[in-house]
Amino acid sequence: MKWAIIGTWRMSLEGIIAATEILKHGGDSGDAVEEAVKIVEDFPLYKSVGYGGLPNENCEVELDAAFMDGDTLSFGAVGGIRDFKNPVSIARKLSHEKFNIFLVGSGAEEYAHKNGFERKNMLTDRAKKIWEKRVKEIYEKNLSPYDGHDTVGVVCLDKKGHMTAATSTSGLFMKKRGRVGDSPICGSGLYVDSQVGGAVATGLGEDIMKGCLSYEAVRLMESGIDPQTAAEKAVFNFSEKLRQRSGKAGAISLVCINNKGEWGVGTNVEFSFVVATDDSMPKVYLAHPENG
Ligand code: SD4
Repeated sequence: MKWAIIGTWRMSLEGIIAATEILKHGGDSGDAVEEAVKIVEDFPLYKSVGYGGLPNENCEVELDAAFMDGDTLSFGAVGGIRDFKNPVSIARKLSHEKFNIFLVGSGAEEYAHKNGFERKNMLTDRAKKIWEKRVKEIYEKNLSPYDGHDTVGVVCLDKKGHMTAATSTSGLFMKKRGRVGDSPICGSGLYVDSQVGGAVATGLGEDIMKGCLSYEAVRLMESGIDPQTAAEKAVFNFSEKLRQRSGKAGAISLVCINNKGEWGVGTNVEFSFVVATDDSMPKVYLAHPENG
C-alpha cells in the first residue's frame, strides 16, 4: 500500500527525511510523525519550535504540542509547557490516557516528570539575545511584538493505512505568559481520521482556531473533495469570512493528505512545505496565496 508524509515549512525537511526511512521499511505512522517533529524540536537554530524557540514577553520558552491517532481518534496535547526536551513525545504519551489528555503549564510539567521525560532548559543564548534586541526595538520603535512564529506540523499515512498527525511550536514570539495557540487544539492545529485523511495548520493561531481549520479540511475531504481543493477551500473561505466580518485575516497555511496518499496545500501567505511519498523523495515546495 502507498505511504505519504507532509510537513509544514522548510524546517520539517530533515525530520521528514528520517521519517521516510521508517515508512519505507513498513514502520508505523505514529513513530514517523513523532520522529519527524522531535528532530525539529531538537534543532537549536529553528526559532519557533522546541529548543531554541523564542520566548514569551517574560523571556520564558513556553511550548505547545499535540499528537493525534487517526485509527482510534485518540488525542493528547500540552500547552505552555516549560523546560522539557520533546513536548511532542509528552503529547503522544497523553494520547494514550482516557482522562486528562490535554494538560497545560505546571500540570503538564508534573505529568512529564512523573513519566520520566527529559528536563532541559529550552532557552538558548541565541534566543535570549533575540528577545533582548526585540524588547529594545519595541520600546524604541513602537513595533508590534508579534512576529517570527512557525509551527512544525506533520501528517502521515503508513503502508498499513494508519494515519497520524502531530504539531509542535513555541507559539507567538513575545506572547503573554499562558497564551496557547491553535497548534495543540484538536481540530484547529491538527486533525486526522484514517478513514478520511488528516490536516495540520500553521500561522496566526488566534485566527486558525476560530475556523477549526484542520477539522474543516478533513470534513471537506470526507464529503468527497480532493485534498488540494479541500485545503484551498478551508483556508480561502475562512480568510474571506474573517475579512468580511472583521476587516482582516492573519497568516494561515494548511497542508493535508487523504487516505489514498494524495496531498494538498492552501495558504494566504508565501509558505514552504515538505512532501515525501512512496514514489517521490522528500522535497521542499513553495506555495503562494494565488495558486494555493
Ligand atoms: C501559534 N500557529 O501558536 C502557531 C504559530 C505558527 O506560523 O504556526 N505560526 O499561533
